[in-house]
Amino acid sequence: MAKIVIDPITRIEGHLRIQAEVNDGRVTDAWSSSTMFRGIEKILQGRDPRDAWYFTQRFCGVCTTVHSIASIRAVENALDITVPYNAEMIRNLIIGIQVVQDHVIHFYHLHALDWVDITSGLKADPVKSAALAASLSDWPLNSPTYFKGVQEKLSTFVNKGRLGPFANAYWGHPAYKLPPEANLMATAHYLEALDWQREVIKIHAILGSKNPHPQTFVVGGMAIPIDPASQNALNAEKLAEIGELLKKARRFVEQVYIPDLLAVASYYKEWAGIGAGIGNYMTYGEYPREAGGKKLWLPPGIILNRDLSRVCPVDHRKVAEYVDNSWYEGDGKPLHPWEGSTEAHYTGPAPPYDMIDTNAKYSWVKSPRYEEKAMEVGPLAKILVAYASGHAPTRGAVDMVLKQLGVGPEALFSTLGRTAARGIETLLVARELPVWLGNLTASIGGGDYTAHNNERWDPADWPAEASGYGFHDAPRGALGHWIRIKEGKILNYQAVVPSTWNASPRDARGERGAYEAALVGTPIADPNKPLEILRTIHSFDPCLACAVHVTDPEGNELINVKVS
Ligand code: NFE
Ligand code: MG
Repeated sequence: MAKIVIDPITRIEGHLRIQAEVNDGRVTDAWSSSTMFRGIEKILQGRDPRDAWYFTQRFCGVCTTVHSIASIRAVENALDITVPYNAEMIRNLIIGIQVVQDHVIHFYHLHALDWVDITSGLKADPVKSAALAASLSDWPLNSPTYFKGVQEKLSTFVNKGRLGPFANAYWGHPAYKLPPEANLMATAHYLEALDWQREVIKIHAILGSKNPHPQTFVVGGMAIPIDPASQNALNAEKLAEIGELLKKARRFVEQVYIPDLLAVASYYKEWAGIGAGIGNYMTYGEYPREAGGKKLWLPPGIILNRDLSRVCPVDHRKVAEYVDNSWYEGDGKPLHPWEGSTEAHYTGPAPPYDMIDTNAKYSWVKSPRYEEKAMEVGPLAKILVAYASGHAPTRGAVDMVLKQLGVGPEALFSTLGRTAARGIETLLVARELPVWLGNLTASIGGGDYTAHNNERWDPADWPAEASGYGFHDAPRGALGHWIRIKEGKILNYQAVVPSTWNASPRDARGERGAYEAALVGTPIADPNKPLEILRTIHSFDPCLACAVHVTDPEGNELINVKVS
């Protein structure tokens, strides 16, 4: 038996450690740990609930909008505030472009190098790369000269020994399967995606004054003024600029990301049978279609045991967090977030250490469960629930992807399915964003300039005590913030975020979290180079900063793989 430790797992946000046991070339068990803590939930106690979004937004620098959205929704829910239609559409635009940008970044910059051997691209014939790319899409940059230029740039890097972002990967690993031409094409698009993502997120700057961390959120709506006659407000010119950026976003997704995803996936179809894990999927739904946000474009729901014939409803009261394997104080009972606490109590080994004893507490991540069941959240959960609910655009996009890959819906329950679902979600949202912009433009055109409901702005109008929850389906999945308010101040605040669900350690009954379960059965060609573990873990797009609400001040340590 080989014992593998990967610490930290890189190309993610935050600090994740995986310990795994490998027998006869397969992972037989795995443990997921986060090894750093900050505790913003505690900082919020005693503050004004209207300020909470500003603090929670700093959980993370990757999903930079999501904790503000979930926070203002939680306060709006507690105080029974109805958000105006224009504000819902502005929020949809901010949320939607975040999803599109984040997923493209994930595919190219955080996940592609698990499948694409950049160094093999040096051996490619640029003419053949161009022919391959032209067979997949009519993206204008796909010419032999262009690919030759990229190849030369890459070889200059390599010859100087300066691989930059491409350093420290398992280049030449036998599990890489793409031909050199496909590797070169994907490398070129990796570089293009860097420029593209910087452009499209300007929508956040227009609607939110900046990115990361847009600044126009406010309890009750959005703080951006709407006035077609003012240069200092959301006007026709700015709406048109957003429209152009949305076209740019959609073109890249349709002509580069999705063709690349399908091309790469076609070489790795065996990964449609690896990495399924728990088999329970949960999404909170997203994209309000009306003022007040009750009707959603993507449906909420739960799928149990991979049964696509039944979608169960979601009830926030059934969420509870265990701390039996997490470094917090607690008496072993799972707590609903209104009752939850974040009292750190570290009992792990003193650094530096080789192994964490997983028979004792082993992570800063808590173990959220829904009706005591572990759940996977994220793009795959969203897409499966929408598919099983008969959501027409989702059915169309999923069927297109399955047909092109020549696989059935059961292939979705896998590492490959997770990565494909992220692309499908991106495609759906990139196509729907112009609809929300059109709705907003029509509403403003009809004379409605309201973006904020300030009826309950004054704490004197609040009840003495109130509690609420705010759901948002973030890029990495189901995100919930829960708040209790007493006499105008925050009494308790708890966030249960997507990577908390997915990265969770075992619960009191020993049930594994989503990463842990997904790794069991994964083939490992070489325990010293566990590329296959990275594939499955990265397919979730981990964000440990969110999961334990931490930042990692020394996050530039190189990956350390130990095999004993
Ligand atoms: Ni820091 Fe996040 C998203 C949230 S965590 S990235 O999306 O919430 O999983
Ligand atoms: Mg929390």
